[in-house]
Amino acid sequence: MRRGTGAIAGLAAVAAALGTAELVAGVFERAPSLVIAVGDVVIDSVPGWLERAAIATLGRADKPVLIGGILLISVLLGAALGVLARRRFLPSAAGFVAFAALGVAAALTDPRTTFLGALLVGAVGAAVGVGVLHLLIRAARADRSAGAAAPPAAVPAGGARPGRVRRSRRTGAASWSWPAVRPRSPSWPGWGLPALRAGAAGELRAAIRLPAPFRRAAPVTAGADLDIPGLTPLVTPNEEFYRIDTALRVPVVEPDGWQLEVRGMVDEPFTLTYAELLELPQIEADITLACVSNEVGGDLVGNARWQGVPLRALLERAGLQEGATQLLGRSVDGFTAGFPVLTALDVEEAMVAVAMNGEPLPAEHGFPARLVVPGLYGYVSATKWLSAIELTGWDVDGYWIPRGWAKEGPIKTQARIDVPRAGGTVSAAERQVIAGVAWAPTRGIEGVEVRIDDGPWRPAELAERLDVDCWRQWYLPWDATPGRHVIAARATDGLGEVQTDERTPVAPDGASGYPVVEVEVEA
Ligand SMILES: Nc1nc2c(c(=O)[nH]1)N[C@H]1C(S)=C(S)[C@@H](COP(=O)(O)O)O[C@H]1N2
Ligand SMILES: [Mo]
Repeated sequence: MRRGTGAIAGLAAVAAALGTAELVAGVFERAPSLVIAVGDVVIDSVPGWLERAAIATLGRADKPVLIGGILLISVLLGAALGVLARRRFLPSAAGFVAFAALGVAAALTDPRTTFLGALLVGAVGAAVGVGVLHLLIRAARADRSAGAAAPPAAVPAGGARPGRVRRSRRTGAASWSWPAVRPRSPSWPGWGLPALRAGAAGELRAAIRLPAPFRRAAPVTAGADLDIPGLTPLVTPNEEFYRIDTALRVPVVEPDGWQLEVRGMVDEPFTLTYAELLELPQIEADITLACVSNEVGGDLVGNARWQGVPLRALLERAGLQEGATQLLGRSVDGFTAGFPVLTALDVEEAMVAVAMNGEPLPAEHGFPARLVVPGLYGYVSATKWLSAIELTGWDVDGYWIPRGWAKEGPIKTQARIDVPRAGGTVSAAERQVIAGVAWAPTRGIEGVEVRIDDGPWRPAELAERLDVDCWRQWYLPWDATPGRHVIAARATDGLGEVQTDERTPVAPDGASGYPVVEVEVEA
């Protein structure tokens, strides 16, 4: 048997094994996807600088690229094992089993995985892989002996070589159209099923009746949400809200089995079910959430109307012990984020949120509950798929801290220019406007100034303030003259502090500097 044949057999065996394993993971709630488990381990173990570099260079493609890489390595390994299987089947089969065991070990590092679930997926994957490999190798051998059985002597001089012809016909038609090869087609069967499951959770979400908050947010007036074309709307629709997390697969949490624990350095630890959480008095607040990885002018920032239970109420019920200086949020998937307890006590709107823009939290944004803390970047505060609120000392570190990010993450005052678009072309004939948003949650925005080329800083008009935690729209009419122009903006927060012009990268504590937009004005 040729090497190529063995390689293809191994490749097909891996494809069948992974396909079946994903299928099992899709069907059984507690069975993990081994591919995703390996991806999670990779994400958790790469050094912080590499993870940052991956996010910076790949952006939203980081997850597909990681999964693609794992599949590619799996397939290459399968091909190598297939080559080996031509002569030494048992060691090759052992390789398949070891490969599956590695996946199982990776899956067991996830707190949500049950041992039996992981074992089931691993065993099915290994069995299918070894089985398919065995069948294909045997078929190829049978083929070869059939080909070899045609005596060369029977070949007429100068005629076709029958052994080859017969073999290629048989291998081409019979052996390699083995159905096991099919899972290599793009519609990977296991991947549709978790989506179905997420759909089921969607139905559950739709059935939830949210309680009315005892304190409502101010109504959004036309004066607060200016209708300027191209300007970011005041409230970001849920579907357009940026998403950042380490989860390769969005955790699908069913509210029935879910609980929120309040524990650690407290006098009275307690646990809430989803129904109990919904029964507690709720507030509603417009809060702008920003990611520390947001570049100046970037779009990893959004504003939503959140509803939930004030953290302060939960902390008062639990009773803080001396030394409880940090509030650490824990997620069902093991993610953690910590911030000063004082912030939770001082900032009235800091909450365990259950709703976003009037509907139960979308799965991507943390259903059934998440933390939202005005004024702090998400990486230290906004734990999604919340499972516990733990009171600790300051020495305990959340997920991102050992990966090179600052222990404290207050959101820096920022303005962003939305209109005109960077690099765009506008017409001098039409009346132009420069417009954008600015945010400094908990401090509010008092002013925005705009500078065109080397001109003076000119104050922009501000939309009405909805809330200090919420971003504010601004605009400045502009008599654009033909040519190239550079527009800069800067905000002043509610404490009178002007946004710094010092440019810093996103790591370790958030980007700073003025947003700048270059435009071409046509006569
Ligand atoms: N469980 C969990 N929660 C998380 C994260 C995460 O990786 N896992 N990322 C945090 C970060 S870095 C940010 S910026 C916000 C983003 O929230 P969003 O995806 O709802 O916009 O979620 C935070 N909460
Ligand atoms: Mo973030």
